[in-house]
Amino acid sequence: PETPAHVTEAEQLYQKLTSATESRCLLRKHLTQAIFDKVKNRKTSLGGTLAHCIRSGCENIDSGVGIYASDPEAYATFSELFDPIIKEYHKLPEKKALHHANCDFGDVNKSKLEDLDPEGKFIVSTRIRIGRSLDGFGFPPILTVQNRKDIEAKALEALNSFSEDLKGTYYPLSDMDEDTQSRLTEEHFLFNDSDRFLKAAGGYNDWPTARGIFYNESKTFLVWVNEEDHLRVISMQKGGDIGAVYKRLATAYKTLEEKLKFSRDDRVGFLTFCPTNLGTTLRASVHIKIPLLSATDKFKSLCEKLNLQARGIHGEHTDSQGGVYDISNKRRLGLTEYQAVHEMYNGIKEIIKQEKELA
Ligand code: ADP
Ligand code: CIR
Repeated sequence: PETPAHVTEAEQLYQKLTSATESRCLLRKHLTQAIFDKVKNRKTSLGGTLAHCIRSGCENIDSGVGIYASDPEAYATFSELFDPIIKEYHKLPEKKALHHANCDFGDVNKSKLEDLDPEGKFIVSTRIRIGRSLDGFGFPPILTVQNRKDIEAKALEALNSFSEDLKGTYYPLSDMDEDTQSRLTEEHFLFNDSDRFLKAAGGYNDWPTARGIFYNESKTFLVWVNEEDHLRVISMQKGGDIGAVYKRLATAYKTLEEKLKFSRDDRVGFLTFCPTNLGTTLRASVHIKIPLLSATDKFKSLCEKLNLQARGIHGEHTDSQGGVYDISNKRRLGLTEYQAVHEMYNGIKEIIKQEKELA
């Protein structure tokens, strides 16, 4: 019998990956010939294939991770490949089965998160985001224009129910002029279509259709629609008051949760396009000025030891400017939202301490 087109496609991609001997991405490490042969013929019920999942890593051999899920079911359909990658990224025990407990941001009023930098010497701004997928829909590589429009319409209905401080306006990207888009991106509020990893994964298909941003008047509460995930819910402000940022996010999320049904399972928690975001989906970050520490050889290993990830000033795969880094918790699966935030909080305390020692 003839080989199905999606299998031929996967084979061609796999060929690229295996010949990229300099690649150190998790996909290359874990997609052995045995696993490839075992899963290559499978499809999810929405039509997701192995080729959809591995394209980005095979075409971008400098990926750190290299794999995305075609749709929520892909994590089960291709579990022999996803599980070890998930475990390595989130630092979970190799031998234990995956499990993510249900959590609900904890009691935010009892939160002991103090301002990390009351004098404002180091922290420029603080941001916490989570990702959510609407139940029943696939992820970017298999979404149709109509799917994207349906996701946007459902999101809008929920966004319109915010009141007081969280009340805001939705701005579709297709109606926004380029200058406004660039300005909002430059100020760290808006996304764009310039990430080649996401592009190869299908993240910009039908761009800019059904993409948009919602934000309140003070731009402290924002929601991205149809960027990498169906929804990205963001709380941010200047300075280091992480408790306030966390509380705002938890409050806003309660409203969204009442209006929308999100896709989630007990193995990997909330389902996101990228496996690095599973579980709580939470990334808590600061933009922090650490010119001395970041210039030392130990900076990278210190971040690793503290379970932190350093990114550049315009997000993932960008550079630092003037010693300012975006530093966040690396793990999101296998811990609660509060623990994920605390991982960043404790780590940043240590980073500030070490920066002071070098002064
Ligand atoms: P993610 O949405 O996964 O958090 P990125 O790394 O692409 O993705 O960052 C998205 C945007 O958020 C970028 O413009 C980045 O500069 C901005 N950002 C991240 N952390 C902060 C922060 N603490 N303060 C201000 N902007 C931030
Ligand atoms: C990569 O593999 O480098 C991209 N697909 C992005 C992965 C997400 N990054 C991360 O480490 N959180």
